[in-house]
Amino acid sequence: MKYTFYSILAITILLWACNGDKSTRGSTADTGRLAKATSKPTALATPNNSAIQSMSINNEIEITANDRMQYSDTLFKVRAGKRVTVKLTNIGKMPKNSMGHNFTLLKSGTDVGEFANEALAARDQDYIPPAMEKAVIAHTKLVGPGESDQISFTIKEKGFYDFLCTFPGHYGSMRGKIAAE
Ligand SMILES: [Cu+2]
Repeated sequence: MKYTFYSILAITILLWACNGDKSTRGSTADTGRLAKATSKPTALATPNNSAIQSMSINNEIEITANDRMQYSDTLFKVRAGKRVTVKLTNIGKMPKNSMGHNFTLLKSGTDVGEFANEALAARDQDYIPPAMEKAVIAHTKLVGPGESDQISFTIKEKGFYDFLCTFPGHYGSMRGKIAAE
């Protein structure tokens, strides 16, 4: 009886350990798939794919951000290899130190959650974490109520790119994707 109990315990632990291993491998595979998809965008299947296909390409992006931690749009399609401009306007009324917004575009393969986490401690750098600065393609300034900022950049490689607002607590609702074709 005792023997059986320990056997079950051992099997449970083994299964648990295998599961943990599996999930680790799973996330590695995801990263691999993402990296591969960047070079071959047609192979990428995302939930937004059909939405993206019906969108027209526009390299002049205008986006607003409000006091409810929302961007006006979360999906854009641009032409790769051509200059893109992004104009971000904060249409809210709350003060910048409690409801500031930015638009931060990340290189493919960057862990958005990790970036947002690192950003928490980067208040003096307008929430662009110095340790992960290399993962940034471009970012606007942190804009307060009624302010706007415009940036321009070129996305060389076709693929999908994440953008987010790095102000603490905003990335959960303030994030989106640019599809470069
Ligand atoms: Cu924000």
